[in-house]
Amino acid sequence: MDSMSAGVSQFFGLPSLGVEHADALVLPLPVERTVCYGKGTAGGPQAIIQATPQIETFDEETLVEFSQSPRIHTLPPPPAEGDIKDCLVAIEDCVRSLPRKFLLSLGGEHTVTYGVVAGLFGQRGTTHDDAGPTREDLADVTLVHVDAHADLANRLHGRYWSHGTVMRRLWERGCRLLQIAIRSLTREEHQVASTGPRITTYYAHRLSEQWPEALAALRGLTGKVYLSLDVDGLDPSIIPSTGTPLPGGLSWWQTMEIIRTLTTESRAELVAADIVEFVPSPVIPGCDPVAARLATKLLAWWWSARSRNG
Ligand SMILES: [Mn+2]
Repeated sequence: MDSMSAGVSQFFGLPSLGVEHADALVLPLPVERTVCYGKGTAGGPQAIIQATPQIETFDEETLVEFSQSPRIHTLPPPPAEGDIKDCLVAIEDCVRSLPRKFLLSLGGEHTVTYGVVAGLFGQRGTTHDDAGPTREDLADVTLVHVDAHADLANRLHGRYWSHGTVMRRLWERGCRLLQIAIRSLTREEHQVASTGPRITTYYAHRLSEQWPEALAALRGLTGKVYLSLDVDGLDPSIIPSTGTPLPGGLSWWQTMEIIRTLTTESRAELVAADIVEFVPSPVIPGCDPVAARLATKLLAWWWSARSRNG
């Protein structure tokens, strides 16, 4: 175990061989600066990681046995001091410095996705520029965005950097967006989603009829893909423990079908993913193990697909 893993809880409670020997990296991002309603998402990453020993290391769908592979290394969180912009810059710099391995980030508020995606794919310095993003340096990246909220506002409560503007900021840098389970947005955001280039939005209210089309869209993806899972994209009957829950979300098995289709049935390269906006359950067991299961399922399907493709 290297010094970076000292004091950091590891996935499944399994010992880590360190960053260099890992197949996948888990990055906790306990950031909470612009949350509007239910608070506590800063505790999300730790709650998820600490619940993973309650999950079997064997996955019956993919036959992955986590005690053998993939080897997972859980990193310490990057510094989260100052305002949200400082946090995003710290996340971006941290992600940019990591070796190229599959990266699963755990939030934290949804804003963190910006720092991760910028660190993985963006030109250095674009986030640091106070004028905001001006370059379309993310044009070869597709973001699969599962969420109740479109997160396409230009500003939320006056904030340029916010959990409610994060997809707008990334889209402005040239990303293609494939949004699923959206069921809360302003008229302005609806306009952006309807008329903006490079945005496809599958609204929750039409998902039963459009489900085959949404899966076909996932299958048809090529190039580099980033999956951002806001846990409020799932129905609150599954994960009520989030800042702004809304009814009518994805079922567990619909969520699994999205992950399975993206990892095993598309030619796209899933480079990284995140699970954000989870708030630790106030009472044990609550749904900490549900969020942990979501994280481990994602890793199991990613590894299963990678092993199959060699
Ligand atoms: Mn969100």
